[in-house]
Amino acid sequence: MVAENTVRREYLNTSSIKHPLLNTWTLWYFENDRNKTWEENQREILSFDTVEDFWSLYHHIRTASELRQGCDYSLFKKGIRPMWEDEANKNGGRWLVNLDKKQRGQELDRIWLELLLGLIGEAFDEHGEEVCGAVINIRAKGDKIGLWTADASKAINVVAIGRKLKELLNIGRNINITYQLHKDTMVKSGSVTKNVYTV
Ligand code: MGP
Repeated sequence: MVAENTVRREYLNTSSIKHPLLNTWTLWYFENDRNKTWEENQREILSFDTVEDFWSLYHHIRTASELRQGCDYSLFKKGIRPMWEDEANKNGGRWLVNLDKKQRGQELDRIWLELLLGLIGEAFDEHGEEVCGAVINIRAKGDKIGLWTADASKAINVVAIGRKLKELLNIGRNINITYQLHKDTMVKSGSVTKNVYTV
């Protein structure tokens, strides 16, 4: 019996069958080059649709906390660009998580990885259709994580996604996160953008 199990395990280990994801995801990288437009600075890195290909990509790249300030990683469903202007994003917004400077390092990498695993593992369940992708901004003034959803008017879905996000990232009940429309972020003056939802 043990032998058989071992064989099965070995068979599974050496087989080339990969575990498919429900969606295909694309990783993007942003590095600020002043000679280019913001859009030109967004680079598409790679798309993947299996668990194994996600891990080989993840182990191949620098972790978020190793990026230079001013850089971003974005993980979006394939076909959606990590931009307000994309058809899939233009009526949406983002749940914003502001991170403390003290969290840069392993804590930041842990939080970002939890979110990546939540996305590719479809942790948002029946609300997952509304999820477009996520962005991490590495910034001197404080790092930020944004979870982008497609339609800001779908309050039930958006709020459920926000609650799930807090659970995934292990954000305490006493800490609120807020949701803002891309339309408002686009035209914000100073650093204040109206919060549409709070959880
Ligand atoms: P940012 O990189 O999202 O945040 O936006 P940062 O650097 O923390 O700055 P802050 O304004 O939030 O304090 C920085 C700038 O990048 C924006 O003001 C835009 O000029 C540009 N930008 C950011 N995004 C997400 C987009 C986008 O989706 N489309 C376009 N066209 N420009 C964007």
